[in-house]
Amino acid sequence: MRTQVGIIGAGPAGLFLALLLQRAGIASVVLEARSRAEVEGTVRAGVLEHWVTALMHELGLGERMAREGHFHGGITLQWNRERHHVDISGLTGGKAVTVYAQHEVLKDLIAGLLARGGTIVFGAAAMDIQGIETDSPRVTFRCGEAGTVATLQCDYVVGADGFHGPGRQAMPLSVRHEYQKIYPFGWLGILTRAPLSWHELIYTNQAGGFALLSTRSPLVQRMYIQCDPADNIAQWSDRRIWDELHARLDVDGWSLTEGEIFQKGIIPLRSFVCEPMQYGRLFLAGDAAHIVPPTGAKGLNLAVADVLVLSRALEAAYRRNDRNGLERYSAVCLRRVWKAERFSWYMTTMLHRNESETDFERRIHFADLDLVRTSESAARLLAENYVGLPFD
Ligand code: RFL
Ligand code: PHB
Repeated sequence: MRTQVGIIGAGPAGLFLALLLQRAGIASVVLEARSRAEVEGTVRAGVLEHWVTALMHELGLGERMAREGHFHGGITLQWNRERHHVDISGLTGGKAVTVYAQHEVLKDLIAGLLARGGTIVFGAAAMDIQGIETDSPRVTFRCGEAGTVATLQCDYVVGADGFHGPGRQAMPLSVRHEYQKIYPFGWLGILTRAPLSWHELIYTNQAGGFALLSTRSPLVQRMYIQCDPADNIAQWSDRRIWDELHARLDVDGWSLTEGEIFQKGIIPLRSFVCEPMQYGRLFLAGDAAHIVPPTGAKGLNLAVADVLVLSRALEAAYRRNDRNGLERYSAVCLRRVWKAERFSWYMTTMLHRNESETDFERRIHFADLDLVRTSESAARLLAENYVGLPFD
């Protein structure tokens, strides 16, 4: 197979990139290890920054999101059994986030790309990337029931293959520097058939620590609680989950509405950045290059930011033979990446209970929360980051 841009991974990074390139008249092939049903069925993120929502519309794929998504102009922070509303829209000149599940975004992107003649090879696992220091890199992949091995030749390879994919490993260790922080807690996430309990997302640090109340539809709610990352989900009966959610979310006169739990799982929390994000003809995008803990709701948004920068750089290279954007790709992306890392770390440390911290540090986190309540500057800084920083 031959194409202009070979993309590994049909997650948000790979699919947005393929659509942006397609709009610019640049051919790509997306190789995806999993089946279409698996990709469209994996429950992950939920919050889209304001400009990602706009980009969905610009690509002509925002109709279902406009119908089924929830538009939130604020969030609630809770500690000491008190709630504080952060007026995100009021603090950012009217901007809002959209709560629309990642797998719903992926369904819309896949259908849109295929309808426009794009190529996604599902069940195609990239194994090896060769020739990234030459003008004709190649991706070797295994596909089909029989495990046939094939090669994709291209001008550029994009590793949009998530944290565990082979993209980052293809970058020589001698040029790669990795920064990492592992948190001593994880998130237990559930989906429950229950009505909305509150009109906006609640982030709380109370009793045993962090909990998050989010939503998926008027009848399905998404909730998370801080837990030990080594916990086995079997240790968490539905009763234990509800007891912890009540302890962390309930306030005087308000109690969380329970429902049937039909999906649950535990994820670890980490911060990770790989520098640089490009070497030769290999470009990394999204989780392949960086991970944020989900407390800031930044991972998906950052993945889309990377490929917006990359698509413009590739367009300049193909249309005008101008490679400046490609050379600056890593530096431009990393400026935004580190700000999202900072915000996600700030939200995570402020809102979780960390047993290895001292009482002094705990008091500082509550002072940070109280600053958001009492200082308009602190609230605006949080709001600007939450809704999505402008591109510089
Ligand atoms: P993805 O989504 O991991 O997609 C990578 C794709 O690559 C495929 N792949 C391969 N394909 C071919 N050959 C190989 N050898 C391959 N190896 C892997 C995989 O099958 C997969 O389909 O990476 P991408 O595109 O960079 O997107 C990143 C986002 O998915 C991620 O950052 C977000 O989900 C993070 N995140 C959140 N982000 C937000 O912006 N807002 C949120 O509210 C939010 N909440 C969350 C989250 C992540 C969570 N989890 C489960 C980690 C909440 C949770 C609980
Ligand atoms: C979600 O709805 O899945 C969600 C919302 C906000 C976050 C993380 C996840 O910060």
